[in-house]
Amino acid sequence: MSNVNFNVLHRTCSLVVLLCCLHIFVTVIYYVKSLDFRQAFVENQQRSHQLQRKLEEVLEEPKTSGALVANGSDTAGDPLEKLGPLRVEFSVPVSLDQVRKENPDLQEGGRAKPKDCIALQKVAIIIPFRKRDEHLKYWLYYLHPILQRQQLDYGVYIINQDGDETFNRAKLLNVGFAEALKEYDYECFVFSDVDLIPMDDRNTYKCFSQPRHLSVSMDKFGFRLPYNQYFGGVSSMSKEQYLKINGFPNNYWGWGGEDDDIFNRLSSKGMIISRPSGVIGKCRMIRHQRDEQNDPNPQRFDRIARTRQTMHSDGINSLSYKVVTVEKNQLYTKITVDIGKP
Ligand SMILES: [Mn+2]
Repeated sequence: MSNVNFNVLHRTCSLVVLLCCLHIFVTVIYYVKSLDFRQAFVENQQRSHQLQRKLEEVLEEPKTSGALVANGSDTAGDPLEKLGPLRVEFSVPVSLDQVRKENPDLQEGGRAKPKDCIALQKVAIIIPFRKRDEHLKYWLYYLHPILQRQQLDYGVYIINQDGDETFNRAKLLNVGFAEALKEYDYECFVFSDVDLIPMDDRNTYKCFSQPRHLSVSMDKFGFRLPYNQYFGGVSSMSKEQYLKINGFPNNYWGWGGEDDDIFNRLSSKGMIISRPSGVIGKCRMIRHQRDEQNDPNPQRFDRIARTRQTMHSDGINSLSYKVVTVEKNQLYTKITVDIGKP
């Protein structure tokens, strides 16, 4: 009797041990397989990164070695084929009539969008302005064809400071942001000086996951960044990025400092500056004398040092101004505005 009992017990135990071994075996197999998967995933990621880097390198090489693609030249075929380095010069005068004729698809207010597709972004281009009509002609002449080739849904806003008080670039930019948003559901804002023209239309006037500095290699600075934190000239910010820093300062009267204040605002919110390469980011500035009523601002160093304390009370949330006139034509929307005085 006890012998039979022992036999049954022995068999049961053997069975349990066998089951355990089987279980361990299966677990090990699955574990090894999942390791393989992970390895493959990592390799795949690395390969796609390499591919992207190569693609970027290829894209950054000028299309035709040395030969410049003239702006507005009609090379037939794929519209993307036209993208590349541009000839930009200011020796031949241009007229607004000419610009209107060469851009027949523009809508009232300097608006355009692609005909055959839906643009990825709605972009408002904001230009702070006063008495620079000569520069504006060149800007419109060069930029309208570029922006249309870039297939943006965009509008051009010239924010003209009324009167002869000291110029205030950053406050005019704030006005442009507020006024453009009253008209259309813009998602992206490009802030550009009127005298800066990109020399390569692969430098897209749109927004990125981080605030973008577009005029990275200006002829004025020998086609280099003057310093790493430089954020002047042409930049772009999404609506969210702009609101996160409470817009721009309103109290930088006169030349200089406001761009460094904006840089401080961005970095204090943990953002970094995105930039195109030095090749794609080349641009030309129209030579000019410094304007009257735009002397260097002596307070700028003091103010830059205190951005973090002042930015939450000085910005888009404290902006006040009076619109004097609004002029709309085929090439732009010009808003003349009284922004007060220092
Ligand atoms: Mn200038």
